[in-house]
Parts: sequence; C-alpha cells; structure tokens
Amino acid sequence: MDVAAALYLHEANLDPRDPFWPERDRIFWSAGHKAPILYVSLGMAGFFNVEEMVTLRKLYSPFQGHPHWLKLKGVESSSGSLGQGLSVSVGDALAARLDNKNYRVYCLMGDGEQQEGQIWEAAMEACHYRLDNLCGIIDKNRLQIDGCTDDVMCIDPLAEKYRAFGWDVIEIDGHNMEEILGAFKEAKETKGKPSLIIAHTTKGKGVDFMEDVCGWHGKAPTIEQMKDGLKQLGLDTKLPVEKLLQKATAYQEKITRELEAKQPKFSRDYFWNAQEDMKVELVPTRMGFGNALAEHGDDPRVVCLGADISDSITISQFYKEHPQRTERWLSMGIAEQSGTCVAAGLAKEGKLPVFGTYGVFASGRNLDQLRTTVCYGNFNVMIAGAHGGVSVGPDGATHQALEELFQMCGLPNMNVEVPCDAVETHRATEYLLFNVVGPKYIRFAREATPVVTNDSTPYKWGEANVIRLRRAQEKFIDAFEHCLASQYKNEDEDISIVACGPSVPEAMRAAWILKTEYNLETRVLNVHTVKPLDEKAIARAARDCGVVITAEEHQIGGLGNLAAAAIGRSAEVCGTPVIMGMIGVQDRFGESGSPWELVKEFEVSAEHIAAKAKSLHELKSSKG
Ligand SMILES: Cc1ncc(C[n+]2csc(CCOP(=O)(O)OP(=O)(O)O)c2C)c(N)n1
Repeated sequence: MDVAAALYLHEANLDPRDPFWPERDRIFWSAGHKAPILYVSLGMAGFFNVEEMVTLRKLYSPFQGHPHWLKLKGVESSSGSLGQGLSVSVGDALAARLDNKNYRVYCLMGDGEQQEGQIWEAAMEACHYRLDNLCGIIDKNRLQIDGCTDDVMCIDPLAEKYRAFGWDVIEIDGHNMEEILGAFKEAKETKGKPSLIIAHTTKGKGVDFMEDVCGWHGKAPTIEQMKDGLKQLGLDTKLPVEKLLQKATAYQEKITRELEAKQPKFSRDYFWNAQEDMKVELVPTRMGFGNALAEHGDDPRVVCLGADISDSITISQFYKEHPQRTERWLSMGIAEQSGTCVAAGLAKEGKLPVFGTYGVFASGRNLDQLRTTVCYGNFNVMIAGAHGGVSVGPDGATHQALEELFQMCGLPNMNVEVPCDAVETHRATEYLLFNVVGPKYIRFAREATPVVTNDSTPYKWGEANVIRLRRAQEKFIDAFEHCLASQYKNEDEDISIVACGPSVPEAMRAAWILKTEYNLETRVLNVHTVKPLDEKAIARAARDCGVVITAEEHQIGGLGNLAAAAIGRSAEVCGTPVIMGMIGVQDRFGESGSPWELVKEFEVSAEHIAAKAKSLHELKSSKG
C-alpha cells in the first residue's frame, strides 16, 4: 500500500482528468488480486470519488474482483491470472521506444507470483531490449495462499536472480517512504537496463490480528474486525463508516431489484428452499473431491500436486489429517504449466498424480502442456479444475472457468467428467483415480450446490442417468427417480433436458416448475461423463421427446454442440422432427457478483431452463 501511495500520489506522471493522456506513465498490476489497493490509489489520486468503491466485487460494479481496464478508467490492463503483467509491461515499454515517448512503465508483482515461468521470460526480454524505461516492483511479503513462499516454492535469492538476468535491483523497506521515493529516483536514473525494486513488506501491516498472517488472503473482515482494524490504523474517526455501509447496502438493494426484474416469472417462487416442501441440502461440490482423496490417499501410487490454492479446492485434504502422506504431497507453487508436466513425469513411472487448481488455470494456462505432453503421450494424469462456471463469484471473470469443455473435449485421449453434486464428485474422483487410465479432467463446480444424488444413485462411467420427477416431496432429493439411461423405458415425456454439473440440479428444478405450472413431463439426462459422451441416451431422448434443451454453466455449446452433433448423426433420430435449444453463458465473460446472482444474470438458472422449455414446447405444438 505504501509503495502504491508513493507511486500514484507522487512518483508517476498521471492526469486523472485525462486518464488516457498519451504522455502518462503506465502502471500495470500484474498481481491483479491486489485490486483493492489499485482502486484506493486511483481514488486518492482523483480518478473518481473513492467512496464509490463501496460497490467492490458486487454485480455490475466497475470495481471488479480483479481489475478490468474496460470498466474503470486509470486501470492500464485487465489482470488476475498471475505472471502475465511483466510481459505486457515489456510490450508497452517497447512501444514507448518505437514511438519516441518518454513515459515510464511500472509493473507491480507479488513474490509468490515470481513462481510463474512467464515472469522469467519477460525478465529476459526486458534485459535483452535494455528497457531502462521499465521498473518492476515486487511486494516481498513472504506470504502467499498456501503458506510462506519459502515453503510453497522458494523464490530466493530473488535479487541475485534478477541481477543475473541483467536487471538493476534495489532492495528497500517497503514501508519506509524515504526509501521508496529514493528507489524510484534511482530507477529513473538507471540507464541501459531495466530496474527492479524489491519492497520488503509485512502483509496486513498495522492491524495486529492480520499482520503477517497467511489466512487473510482474499478474506473480508467482519464488521467488528473492520472497525477494530480502522481504529488501530487511526482511521476510525476519519472515515464515514456508517454512511459507506449504508451506501453499499443501497447499491446491493438496487441491483437485486434490477436482477429480479429480469428473471422469468411463475406463479410462485421455486428457488432453492423457498417453499415449505422440496427442501435441499447445499454442500460445496469440491468437498466430494477432497473427501475422496482423503479416503484413498493411502494408496502409495497416489501423488497430489498443489498450485497454491490447495485448501480452496480441497486437494490439501489428501495430507491434512495424514502426516504420513506429506512426502507424496508436492507443492508446485503458482506454476500450472510446469506442474502439469511434472504430473506427466510421475505418471510415466507408474504414479497416480492428481494436479488441481481453479478450472481456468487447470485447463487454459497449461493447455499446450496438456496437449503435447499429457494427451499426445497418453499419460495417466488426473487434472482437477475447481470452481468451474460462474461459481467463484466475486473474484470475477478472470477466475470463472467457462471454456474448459471446448478445450478439454477437443483433446484426443482426454476423458472429461463433470459431476453434478458433492456426492457424485466423490464417486467420480474415486472412479477416475483408479479405473480410468489415461488423461482425465474433472470439472467441479459451485461452492454450495444442491445435493441431488446419494450412494445408491446409479453411477456408471460413460453412461448418462435419466432423472424423472415423480411427485413433490418434503425433500427435493426424494421427489426424483434416477435410472441408468440404457435401462430406462420411454415414458413419452414432453421435453428432455440434457445437463451436466450444477446444471443438473437446475434442470431437475426446471422439471418441477414445468410439471407444477404447465403439467409438462420432463426427462432430465445427467451426462456426468462428457467425454466419452453417452450419445445414444441423448439421441433417444431427442427421438422420444422431440424437444431437447441442453443446460450447462459454461459458454453455450460446450455440452450443447456435442449433444447437437450426437442428435444430428444418429440414425435413430433420422426422420423425427426435433427442436433444440441451449442454455449456457452467451458468449460473454463473467462478472463479479455472488454465485447465485451470477447464475441468474448469466441466465443459467432453472427458471431460464423452464422458460426456454415452455417456449420450445409451444413451438413444437404449433407445428403440429
Ligand atoms: C495463474 C494463476 N494461478 C493461481 C492464481 C490464484 N492466486 C491468486 S493470488 C495467489 C497468491 C499470490 O501470492 P503473491 O504473489 O505472493 O501475492 P500476495 O501474497 O502478496 O497477495 C494465487 C495463487 C491466480 N490468480 N493466477
């Protein structure tokens, strides 16, 4: 914070009245998760009224969980996937040179972020091109998410490494204003090479319960903790806390009204647990993954690899209560590309490696490594993509995995599993680990997902389940029957919904809406295995029902296009008219917001599925 204050309020040449002034200095936040500091800095520098920041991480806010330069003036580039900002800064500094401009380029990075290989590619480039208009800044607070940087993946000796890469390195106390300003001056005067300021800092400085404590990453304090913290910082009398809280509440009420006004309407509220009957339990889907690893981790072949969000995705349950397994727990740091190939190396020697991180990074950051090393080599590597869908909520677009099915299903040899709840995630994890030999990707979803299956629900890898609503019950789970698709006898339903992941519970809720509101019968297909896909079950549903809707918390078509192709090439469907619709995210990036707000905003809720089903059914009826 002190370095950012010095940069925005003193050092950098900026004009808040003209945010895109061509001569301004450029400041890139490679560590996009530090967005709140960026926003406060811009606010204090006059880019906007800093009180507007009360909408931080809320739906439609310009203050997204990670900075988006198209939403907020003063932000130079969108970031959130670590390790990319120094390369953007190199490009910008090169552009300045090509255009004979005198502005300077600053890049703020984390110390854990130094574990990303791309940082070192950019470090080499900056030296190669002698970019003395570039100044990198590392917030060396020695902490990251999984623990101390030294333990997660040691980055030291950092100064020597950058010096060896040809940089001028200045080490300072990052809370000492004189040293900070002195470092900026020295960097400006350095010629012929880029400069790096290593700012030694203490995370949470000045607040006793936060100082140097790892668990405060990305976590909001309670109101009491906030007030205590403000007091300790001497800010309690300077900030209009109550007024700001009221402003935040008013904003939330306004967007809730706007969002609700856009939702399809029915005679009553069918949302989860809104009625006296059809109650569900909501359990984080990721728990099924962690519990399965805890249960089966004694097998000496199982090796788990973490990428610095291990508690969050529950992969750490593999060793947390089992100290004897720690030698088979490999912390890779924030290094998804290398981690993927390390897993391949382990698999080559007969291990059962499981590598997990958020889905965006587990399927995108390492796509070429997955393609060339894991899939082309056909290695027995399990990749876990957590927080698939819009479920990461307030973190926003950069952390919301919405494209993995395109990427993963397109890879030859890859197996893809998308379980629908915590119970199915547990069973799928077990099955993949020991029974599917080859590259395998499991996508699990939203934090708290309705539990709609139990241990006696049929689960057969590669085969879909048919789910039928029988009658509303006290418990939602008891209102439905599940059956392996191959054993299901056609009941000539009006509509079929083909779904995977958290869209399965939504499809089931849609079936309830359709039956109660319109007396329509729905066949829900749970296609937990997306590759290999149960094409037969999908084609049969199309032939029997004549209306098929696909439902996915993913860019539209990930599952939908595969289902459409299955129907299109099925001899069984040939000659039968079929109307098809698709529910999914409609070719747009995610947003900050709460998970359920986003399910509604991105039109992937049961209400949207039911409304679409009704309209397609009417269309079918109108055509006779
Ligand atoms: C490519 C990528 N992998 C994982 C994450 C998730 N993540 C966000 S912040 C963070 C830790 C960053 O640590 P550090 O750079 O030391 O920052 P600081 O602790 O100072 O906040 C991780 C792993 C991410 N944003 N991007």
